[in-house]
Amino acid sequence: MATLKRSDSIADNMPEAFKQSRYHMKKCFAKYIEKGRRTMKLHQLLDEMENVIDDQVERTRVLEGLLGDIWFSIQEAVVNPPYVAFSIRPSPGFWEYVKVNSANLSVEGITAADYLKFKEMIYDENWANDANALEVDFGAFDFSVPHLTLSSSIGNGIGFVSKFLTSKLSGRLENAQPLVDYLLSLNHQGEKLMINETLNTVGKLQMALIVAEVYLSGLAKDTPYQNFEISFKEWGFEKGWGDTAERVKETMRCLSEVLQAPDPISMENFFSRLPTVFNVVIFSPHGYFGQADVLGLPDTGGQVVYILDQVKALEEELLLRIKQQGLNVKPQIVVVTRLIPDARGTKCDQELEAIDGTKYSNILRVPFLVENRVLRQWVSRFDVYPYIEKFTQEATAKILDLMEGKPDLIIGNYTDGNLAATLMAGKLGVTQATIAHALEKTKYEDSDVKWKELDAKYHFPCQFMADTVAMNATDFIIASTYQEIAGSKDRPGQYESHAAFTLPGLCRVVSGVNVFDPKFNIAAPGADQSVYFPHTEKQSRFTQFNSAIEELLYSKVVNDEHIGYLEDKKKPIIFSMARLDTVKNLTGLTEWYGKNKRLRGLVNLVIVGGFFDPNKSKDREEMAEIKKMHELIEKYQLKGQIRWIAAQTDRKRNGELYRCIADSKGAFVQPALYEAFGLTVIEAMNCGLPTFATNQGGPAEIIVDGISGFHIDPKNGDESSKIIADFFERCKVDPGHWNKYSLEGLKRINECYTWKIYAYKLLNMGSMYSFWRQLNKEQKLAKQRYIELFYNLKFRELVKKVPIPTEEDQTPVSNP
Ligand code: UDP
Ligand code: LCN
Repeated sequence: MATLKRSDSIADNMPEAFKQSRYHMKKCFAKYIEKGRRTMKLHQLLDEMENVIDDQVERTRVLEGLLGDIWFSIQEAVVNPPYVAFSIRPSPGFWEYVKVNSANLSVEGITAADYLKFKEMIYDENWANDANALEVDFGAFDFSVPHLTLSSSIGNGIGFVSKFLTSKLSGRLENAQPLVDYLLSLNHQGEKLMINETLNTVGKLQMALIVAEVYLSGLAKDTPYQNFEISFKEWGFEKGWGDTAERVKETMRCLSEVLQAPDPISMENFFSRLPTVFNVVIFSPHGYFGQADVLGLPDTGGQVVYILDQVKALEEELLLRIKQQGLNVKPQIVVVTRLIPDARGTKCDQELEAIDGTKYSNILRVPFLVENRVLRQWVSRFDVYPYIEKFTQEATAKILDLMEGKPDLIIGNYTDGNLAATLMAGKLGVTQATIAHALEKTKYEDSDVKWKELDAKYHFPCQFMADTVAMNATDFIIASTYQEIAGSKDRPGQYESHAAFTLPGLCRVVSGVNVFDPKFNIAAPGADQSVYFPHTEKQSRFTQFNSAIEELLYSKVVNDEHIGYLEDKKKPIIFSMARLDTVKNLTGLTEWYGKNKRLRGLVNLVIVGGFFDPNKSKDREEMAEIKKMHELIEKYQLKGQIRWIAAQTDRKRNGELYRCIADSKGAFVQPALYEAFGLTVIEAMNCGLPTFATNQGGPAEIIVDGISGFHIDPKNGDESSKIIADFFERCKVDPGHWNKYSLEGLKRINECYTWKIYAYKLLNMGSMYSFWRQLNKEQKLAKQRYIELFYNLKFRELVKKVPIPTEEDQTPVSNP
């Protein structure tokens, strides 16, 4: 039977595929166009096919071979009778678009732009037909930068860049001159590093390296750099090569190898030794960003945890590198967030706060200004756009003052932080990195084409424009998982969904971002292992929380912190903890539990999230979820089996809570409809809790299903609760079963998800991409001008439509 070959386009293959079952396919297409204009997802196409071909054997036959290959790669169909257009994704990152005439099944390959126009006809016909509707094409500036070609290489940008540099710098001696020029430009606050003008050509540098190496061979390995600094300076070498004769020699050997015949490994190794990053700015404007009492508040979740842990790991790695480079420099990492006067008992109204567990890192808070009035209260992450430009200007001035010069690297977090990073990095000419945590576009179905319906709540155009601008402006992108970039076999990645999309009436993005761009890199975060460690490490456990946790879980008292109770204390506990957002689906888990008698017989349920009075919430989604939780507890008569605990802000106590759940031989369940990464999953696994987590998003990659935990389908509650119940049933007869999953989870974490690995990778990227941006200066500049135009003419206009709270709206809300 014929199958799909990658060498042929879908448009070439489709007529052949239709021939297999022409009769049935014609009937299917007639059905598809019956209801007129609409978009359809794959499951709808299959459901309607089921109505047309009711015999299952026949249906299976139709979907075998070539047609099946094509059909199951469809992401979306747009019906515009008599045509049906399809967007088809044969593998991650690869998209094709075709238009089929339902009358005769003729097939035509179309461009992304034509597909989008076809789709716009459903939402805004006049605009779709406007020949001058705004088309945005960031890809037009990418012609000179090389791209990856394999789906499997996506996310390994640094590997590709080092290979590409290897070929670019090899061959004739002069080819390596850009590297020499780059080394000449390195300095710390004006003081030269690595080499000076004496060694301004490849030839001179190569010779000097040989002489220096011979000299170093005659010294004891641990001879400090200071002992030979003066002679080295005369030869043209400056500080930065190493702290001892041995380290200097290794670094020099590494460069000599690169200059002689470069290979990617020496290249990466050499860049990891270069003194390029000392001062880092990290933007995270929205939410309550603080070190105490902020977690679990709306919009204040994993991003805060991630950044604080990231800062600690980065500072540690920076201090190690600086020492090894033989330098006497204090690194500075500053997290820039917004200052919130109505701080609800947190320290978010304080301008400067030292970061615990670090020597030199701080949080700098800059207020949001509205015509020079300070915005006093928290605003949702969806509403922050009007303030970002002014906020960044103020922040830039403060940073230049605080750091006594420019930072070396600017990292953005989430849409607002990435936009701020773009504006600051563009202005100062500094290397930029972006981190999404979550891109909202994939969280809400059709959030692009239906933007008008959703605008009052979410202002998605601002968000998607800002995201696209930042993705294009940045030098490198740090993703937590592969799926974040390019999804899985069936589901497009978060970044990938920005490749081509349209906001009818506003702009048609025909090329938003290319996931084959070598700027994409995967560096997964970890969990703080001094807080989240295995429940079996008895001597390290935080016993001071024992009685508080006992009360939290098992007392029958109902108060502001907990409601419900657990009648049978001997049962294991299934536990979940998240912000009470719709997408976290804590209500879904409660419902699955409520419905599954077998599961209720086996385990208790403990939920941490939100608080209990919907009127106290200012967050739209949270209010609805609070009400739903109460309804479900009533509907399924869960009292006696559920304990619902309000959002918890003490990380140490939470660490101990996970471990107490492990003591009960329980499990962690992460039921989110979609989870970008899922820090709670790795926290739970670090504590030795067997974990069941959503198959939608990051957790599907963190856990190897059936080995280091289990995947559950949030859209199929019955099946998910069955998987959990089966596990606990098996544990009853085979206690080793629980231990096996506890240990395998831990193994997985230590191999792939630690902050040490993360910090090492990130600083290597900082170093390598600082050179890469120099090499691609012209292309970068051209793109930057395009971005500025787009930002000024389009984005700023959109931002004006986001409402700004008045002074009267500024009533403080009590802390939950
Ligand atoms: N968290 C918390 N208290 C709560 C809810 C969450 O301390 O009431 C913490 C949780 O331990 C984790 C983070 O907030 O460190 C949530 O991160 P995750 O990646 O799971 O989700 P996000 O909130 O970022 O979407
Ligand atoms: C935001 C999310 O939604 C989570 O999935 C991530 O784990 C968190 O940020 C940290 O990156």
